[in-house]
Amino acid sequence: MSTRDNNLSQTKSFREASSPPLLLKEELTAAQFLVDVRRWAVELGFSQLGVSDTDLSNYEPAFQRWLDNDHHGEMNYMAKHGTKRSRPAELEPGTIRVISVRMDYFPPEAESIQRVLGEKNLGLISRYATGRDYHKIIRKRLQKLVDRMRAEVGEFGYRVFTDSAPVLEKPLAEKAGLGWMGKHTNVINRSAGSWFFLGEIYTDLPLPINTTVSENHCGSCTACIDICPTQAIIAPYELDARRCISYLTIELKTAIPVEFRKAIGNHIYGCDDCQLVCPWNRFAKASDERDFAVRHGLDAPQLLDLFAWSETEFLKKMEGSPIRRIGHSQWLRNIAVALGNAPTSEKIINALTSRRPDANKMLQEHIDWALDSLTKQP
Ligand code: B12
Ligand code: SF4
Ligand code: SF4
Repeated sequence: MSTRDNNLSQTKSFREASSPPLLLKEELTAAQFLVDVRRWAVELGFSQLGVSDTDLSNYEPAFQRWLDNDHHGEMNYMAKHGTKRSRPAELEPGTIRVISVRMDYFPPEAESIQRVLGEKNLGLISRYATGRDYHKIIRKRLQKLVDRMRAEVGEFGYRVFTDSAPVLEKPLAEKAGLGWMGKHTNVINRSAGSWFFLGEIYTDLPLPINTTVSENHCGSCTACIDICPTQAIIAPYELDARRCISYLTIELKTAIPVEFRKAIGNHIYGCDDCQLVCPWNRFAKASDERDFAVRHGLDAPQLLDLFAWSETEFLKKMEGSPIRRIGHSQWLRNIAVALGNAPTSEKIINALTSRRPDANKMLQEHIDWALDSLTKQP
């Protein structure tokens, strides 16, 4: 834990305020404090907050099976930390509670995903990535929430996370009552859909835990499984990441396997298809977070415009964006595949051909595939 007085002093701060019957009063005080924490969270832009204990033993076997089946592909960081990921107190000794939050991200002004999917000269970028990078934003807000809590109860042990650490965020969110894990494996909230990020505070504060876990409302629906362009959802609640377009365009640093290139279509960064068809996203709330507003027309960009960016332009324009992390060469690799799936035109052939001489081996191979695919079109 980054700051930790000690568990006793924290417990004491609840006890000091209490009078008999001790337990009831203590619970009440903690419950009242949680009401305030929820209010501060909303003031900081979070859509919801819930608390769970640290027992993820119900999820650990499925996670281990996923690793054993190599479904994580080249994401070695998923296997690296052993049981620390599924046992919060092994990652941060002293942790007894996890506060989970969610933050809606869907930018209301964004062009319709369906329209972009249908226009093959445009590139499709996941709606979580058309604005500023959420990692910094959520971490900073979680820190503010901790500061607010400390002002009320004094020092306590904590560590804040979003996405980047060995944390089983979805199971924790499910336990905290933020939603259920859908068949596509994302967490869905009954009244808010699934277009949200998750974040956590590991803590030694003895907060009351959520006791009403969301029911699973997927029922007999299989829309996400049926729509997936690469059949990555190999069974309900089971994703083979190696087939997922999100993995292929973002996490995979090497060549995109040829078998998936046609199916990738015009997705150039991530994929939203399984969430797009999910009926629960009819209830999704658009985000009013200015940081998630669309930048540089990334909701419906022309592939040729993006392919023309120099590395300097890419780095400049993608400053503060999660896309910057994949680097210029991988960005061009993804766009080359989408260009190979666009309607054949002289402009596209010229753009691909003129990039080729300065390209690295991996990009050259993708350009060659795209040129070949364009010449084979009727
Ligand atoms: C690795 C990773 C990926 C990988 C693998 C995805 C995956 N499903 O695991 C890739 C690169 C493919 C990916 C893609 C995306 N990701 Co991602 N990703 C993560 C990361 C870092 C870890 C996820 C993880 O632990 N996977 C391990 C596997 C085993 O978990 P799982 O598939 O959920 O499996 C569980 C359940 O299915 C369940 N289970 C298994 N069998 C069964 C059977 C039944 C009957 C039941 C009920 C349950 C069940 O138990 C398993 C163990 O917990 C998290 C951040 C984090 N630290 O948690 C973000 C995270 C999951 N990603 C997120 C997002 C937004 C995405 C994308 C939407 C981005 C995009 N638009 O391109 C896509 C969605 C793709 C999809 N359909 O899942 C969000 C999800 C928010 C939400 N609402 O749920 C997270 C939480 C990041 C964040 N902080 O917001 N991601
Ligand atoms: S994100 Fe796209 S590729 Fe991945 S599971 Fe969903 S629909 Fe399939
Ligand atoms: S599309 Fe249907 S099956 Fe898939 S997550 Fe949504 S409700 Fe569940």
